[in-house]
Amino acid sequence: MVHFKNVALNKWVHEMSDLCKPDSIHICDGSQQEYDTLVKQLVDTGAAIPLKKRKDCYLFRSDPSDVARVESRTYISTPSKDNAGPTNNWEDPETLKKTMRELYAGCMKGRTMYVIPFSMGPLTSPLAKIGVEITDSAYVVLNMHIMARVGTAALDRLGTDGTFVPCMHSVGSGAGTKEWPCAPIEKKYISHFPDENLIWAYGSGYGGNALLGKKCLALRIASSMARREDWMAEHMLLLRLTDPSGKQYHIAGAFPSACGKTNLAMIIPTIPGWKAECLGDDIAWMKPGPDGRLYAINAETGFFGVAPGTSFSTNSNAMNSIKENTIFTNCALTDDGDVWWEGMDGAKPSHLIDWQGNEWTPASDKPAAHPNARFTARASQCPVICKDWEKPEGVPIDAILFGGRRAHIAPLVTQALNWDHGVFLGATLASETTAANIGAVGKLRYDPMAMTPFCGYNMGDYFQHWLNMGDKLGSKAPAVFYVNWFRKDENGKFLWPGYGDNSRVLKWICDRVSGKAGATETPVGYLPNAADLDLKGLSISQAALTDLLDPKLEERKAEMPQLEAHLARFGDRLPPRIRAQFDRLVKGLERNKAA
Ligand code: SAT
Ligand code: MN
Repeated sequence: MVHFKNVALNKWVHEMSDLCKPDSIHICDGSQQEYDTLVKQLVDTGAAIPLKKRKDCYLFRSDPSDVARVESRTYISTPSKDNAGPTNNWEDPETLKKTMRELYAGCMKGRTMYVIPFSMGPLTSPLAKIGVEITDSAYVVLNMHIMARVGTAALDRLGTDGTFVPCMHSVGSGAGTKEWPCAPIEKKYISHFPDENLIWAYGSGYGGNALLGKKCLALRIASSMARREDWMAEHMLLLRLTDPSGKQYHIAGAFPSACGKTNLAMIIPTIPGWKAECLGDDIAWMKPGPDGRLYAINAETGFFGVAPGTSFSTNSNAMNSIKENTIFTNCALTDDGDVWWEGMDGAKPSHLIDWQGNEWTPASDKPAAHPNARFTARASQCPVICKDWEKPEGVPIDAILFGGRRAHIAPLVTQALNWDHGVFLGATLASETTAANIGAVGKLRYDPMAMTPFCGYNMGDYFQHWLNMGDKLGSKAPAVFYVNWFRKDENGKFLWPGYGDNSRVLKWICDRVSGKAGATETPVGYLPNAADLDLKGLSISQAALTDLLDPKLEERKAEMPQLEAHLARFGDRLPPRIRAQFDRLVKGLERNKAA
C-alpha cells in the first residue's frame, strides 16, 4: 500500500482509494519517463493517435458529449447559499458530498488511481500553492504534466505537515466509450468546497472539468483563498511590452474563455520598435509587493489553447509552440498524419478524419475540428516566452485590461477614470458566449472580470475585494482599460483588424500609463482621439475608425436598464461604491443629452 510522509495526504489518499476501489495506485513523479510510459499505454489502447508529422505529438478524441466545461454542473458548495452568490450553482455541502460519494463508490474498479502532486506557481514562489489531484485518467496526468509543476518536488515542499488542496477526480461511467469514458450530463459534478479548500469532480475528462489545477484550484478555490489572504486570483493573460527606449510595461488582461487571450499573450506587434513577450495566457495570481506595486505570476506552466482559428497568420508564436511535444484534443486528422482545424493556413484539405473519427470532405456541413478543440503545450516552447516568466516574485503590473466579444457599442479602447471606475468596467464586462462552455454560443452575457464561471464566492463580495485591493495599492494601483477587438459594421464585418495590430492599442495604453498620450474624457471613460493612436501603415477607413472610437452614448443609455438589472442581482452584496459608479454614469449620460 502507498505511504506519504505528509500525514493529511496519506489519510486522504487512503480514504479515497477505499471509496473508489482502484485496481492499483500510481504516484506521479512528473518525470519524462512517466510521461512516455503513459503515452505508450494510451497509444496501445487506441486512445492516443501518434501524429507522423509532428514529433512526440498525439491526438485524442473525447466523447462527443464531453467537449467543454459544463457551467451548469459546476458548484460552489458553501454552508450558506448566499456565500456562493447569484452567479454560482449551489448545493449544501453535506448533501452534495453524499450524492458524490455514491458516485465515487467503486468508480475506479478496473482502473489505476493516479496521485498527482503539483504546484501552481513556481515552487519557490511565496505565491505558489500545492495541490494533489487524484484521477483515474491517464490523459489528465499527461495534460497536468504540461500545465502544472507535477511531481516529487511538489511533494517535498509539502513536508510532513504542509497544507495542500485535495483535488478529487474520476471520469466516472455511464456514458462515453472505452477510450473516453465519462458520465451522462446529469451525473457530472464539478464541485468546490471553498471553506475547506477542497475539490470533487466527477463525470468529465475534458479541460477545466478534469485538469483540476486550472480553473478549479487556480481560479475558484484560489479566488476564495485570495480574498482571505489579500491577494488576487484572476482569469488573466500576462504580457511584457518593451518600448523603443527599452522601458518595460507589464499588462494583465482578463477576457472570457475563447476571446483571444492566447493570441494577445503571444502578440507580434505591427508597430516598429515595440517588443512583446509572453508570461502567461490564462491565469494570473497577483499580490502587492514590498514596493507597494501589484506583482503577478503565471500560475501555470503551459497553454491549453483553442485550436480553431489559430494559424501562422493569426498567431505564429502559438503555431511554433505546438510543433512538438503537444497534446491535441478534438482536432481533425489529415491523411498524412497531422492535425487540422478550421482557420488553419492554406486551403482546406480535400479529405480528413473529423474530430469524431468520421470521414470528412469540404462538402461536409459540419466543422472537421470541434470549435472547442484544444492544444496542450509547454510555455517553455513558446518562441516569445519572457525570460522572467518563472520569477518567483512575479512582475509588476502597469495596466489591467478587461475585454470581451461585443459586436456593438463597446469602443476599441477606454481608460477608466480611476480605480473604482475600473472595477465598475470589470464588473460590467459583457461578452458573447463561446464554445468553451457547453451551452448556447453568441449570446450576450455579463461576465464580470471574465470570472463568472470561475469566482469561488459571492461576486458582490468579489467586487468589494477588488475595491479593497485598490485602497491598499493607492497611487501604485495599475491603470485600468476596457478593450474590444470584436466590433462589427452593419454587414457583420469586423471593423478592426485585430491580432498584431492590437499593438497600436497597447502602445496607447502604455503611453497613457507614462503620461505621454492624449485622450478625451467622456462619461464612459477616457477615449483616444484618432490622432492619439499610432496608425502608421494601417489601412482603415476614416468611417470605421470614427465608429470604433465612438463612445456610443445614446446606445449606452438605452442599455442602462439591463446594466442596472445585472447589478441588482447582487442585492445588498453590491458594494455602494459600484452603485455610485452606476449613478455617476447615469448622470453623465443624461448631462450629455442635455449638452
Ligand atoms: O476548459 S478550460 O476551462 O480549461 C478552458 C477555458 O474555458 O478557458
Ligand atoms: Mn480560460
